[in-house]
Amino acid sequence: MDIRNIAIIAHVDHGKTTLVDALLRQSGTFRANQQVAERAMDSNDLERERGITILAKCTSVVWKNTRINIVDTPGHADFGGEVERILGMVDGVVVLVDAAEGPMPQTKFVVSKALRQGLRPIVVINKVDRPDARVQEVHNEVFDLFAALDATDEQLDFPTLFASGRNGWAVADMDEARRDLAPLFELIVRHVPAPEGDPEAPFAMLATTLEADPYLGRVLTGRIMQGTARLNMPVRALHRDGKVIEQSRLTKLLSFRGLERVPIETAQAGDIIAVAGLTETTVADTIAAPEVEAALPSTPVDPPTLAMTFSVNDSPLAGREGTKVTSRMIAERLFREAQGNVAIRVRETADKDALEVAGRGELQLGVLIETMRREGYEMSISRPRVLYKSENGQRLEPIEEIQIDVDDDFTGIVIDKMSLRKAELADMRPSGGGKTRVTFLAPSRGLIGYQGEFLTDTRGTGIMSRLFHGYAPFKGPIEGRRNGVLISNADGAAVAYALWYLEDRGPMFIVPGAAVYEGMIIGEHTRDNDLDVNPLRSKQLTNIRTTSKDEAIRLTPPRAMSLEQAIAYIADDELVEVTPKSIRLRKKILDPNDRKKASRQAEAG
Ligand SMILES: Nc1nc2c(ncn2[C@@H]2O[C@H](COP(=O)(O)OP(=O)(O)OP(=O)(O)O)[C@@H](O)[C@H]2O)c(=O)[nH]1
Ligand SMILES: [Mg+2]
Repeated sequence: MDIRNIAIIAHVDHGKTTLVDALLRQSGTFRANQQVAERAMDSNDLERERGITILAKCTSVVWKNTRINIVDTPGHADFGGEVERILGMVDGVVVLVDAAEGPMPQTKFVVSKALRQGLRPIVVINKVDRPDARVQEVHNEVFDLFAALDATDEQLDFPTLFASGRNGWAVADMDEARRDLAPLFELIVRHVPAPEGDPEAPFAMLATTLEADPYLGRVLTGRIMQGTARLNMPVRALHRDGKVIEQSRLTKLLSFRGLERVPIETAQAGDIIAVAGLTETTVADTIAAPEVEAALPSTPVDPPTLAMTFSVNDSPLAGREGTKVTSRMIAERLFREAQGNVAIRVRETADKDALEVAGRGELQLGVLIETMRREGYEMSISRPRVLYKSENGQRLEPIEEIQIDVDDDFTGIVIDKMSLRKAELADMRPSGGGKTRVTFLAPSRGLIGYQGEFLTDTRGTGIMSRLFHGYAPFKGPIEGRRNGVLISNADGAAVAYALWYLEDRGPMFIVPGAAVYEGMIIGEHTRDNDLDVNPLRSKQLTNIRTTSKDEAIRLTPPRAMSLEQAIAYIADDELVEVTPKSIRLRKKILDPNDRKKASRQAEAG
């Protein structure tokens, strides 16, 4: 059977996973009565909850005697590192562009990588069913993007389809009858070259994604570059530099069939398969027949730009909700993550109970923390900090390209806020429908925690996307959070009356009855200094306090913070306490006297 290998790439939310659903359905991959969830490829819990793709995944469909291996990729910039590697295992890409939003920063990023690898993309202007679709305009913008990215003449001559993935149709011309996705299937078979690779050469494949399977152990997915894989054949794994990592056997060969993986006996050069049986090998390593001496070329991954410290939870409430609480357990889990997740790096620190975890962004690290919390871990997390680079004695910091679409009325406030964060305005133009598209180059450092503020400032209507741009000389200090916090000065359960009394001081983060401890942050101060307060104080000193009285008090609902918001909120001398059930904010130093001493020392020195 003929094979085609393609990846679907796009900016976040432009409809990749939804299109894959339709391709699976229309190729007859599902049984007639099979119940299939929407966005079936987004199979893990966090993906379903957040409605985004986090891990790239492989599937395959059969279209008229051709098997098409399809890789669905994540669109969010934090997971972009993976997309780059994936392009190495396919011969073609389908670039989806939302017909209303047009090319966005991540579109530019993935298209530039695809063009540089010499791939000739198929462009699909997607969601043309949207009432605000700007089909022709977006088509032109895509052409301009390809030109700006130095596409070759051949690449510039890209075929285009207009589609509604969700409604299951694609057409080459907007006037054509809208039937199904046959035009896309046919274009893929016609335009994407069949994979090359000598089936008679010794077997070699490049591991591109890694997952831990409860039954099979480490499962590595990649493309066979040459030769033939046979069940139980002996193999060696080679590091990028050619060093032998391990010798083993291919105890399992798996091929992708729709949403399932089926065991096979052999597979040939050009096919994308998953293998099990290796225990040390990871992404970007070569798996090959023992006589192969040289590793296959693999793309080095962009460096991480952001780091947080993960340490043991040492709050007075530690160990009540989690089952995995020791620094050894946390370290083991993090090092395991770093093995399979190329965009994450873990480093020991001077403090034996703390590890530095570096990654691509707040979302990526947030997803890791959320995953660990569900597995039963408790941890303390520090404020994220950007990773500087030094070159010729100069300190360089990561810069991102920020593209913002807002209603015209909000452009003023957005530009003001961004300039406080040392952003440079790079471009500003009307984007239709009373909206403006503003592009900035801004230091990553100033953007930590901005997302929440941005949504408030634009009443939830703004769209912001971020993309790593490069390094530039340090831009000088950026002012952080301007409000102080309210800190509990006692251990116990918060009393409604006390919280009501404290409301004048600022918004609360906790509800009555919440467990608090000395040094825990329970609210925000309206002023710029921190304040130690008593959330346990009751109305009378006579001890005649009844719950019913407490309940009669009308409290303003507390400000709820998600994990990511909490992490972005805290200052350098604060931590987020994460357990399977709770997210609490706290001061690093819980004792008020010690804390004051430390801050006096910091000011003096
Ligand atoms: N109007 C319209 N909406 C669509 C279409 N296709 C997808 N959507 C919607 O767009 C949203 C995002 O769809 P996804 O398929 O998750 O997008 P994605 O590109 O896989 O997103 P990431 O994997 O997170 O980058 C969902 O709410 C879909 O229902 C379409 O053809 N038309
Ligand atoms: Mg997706």
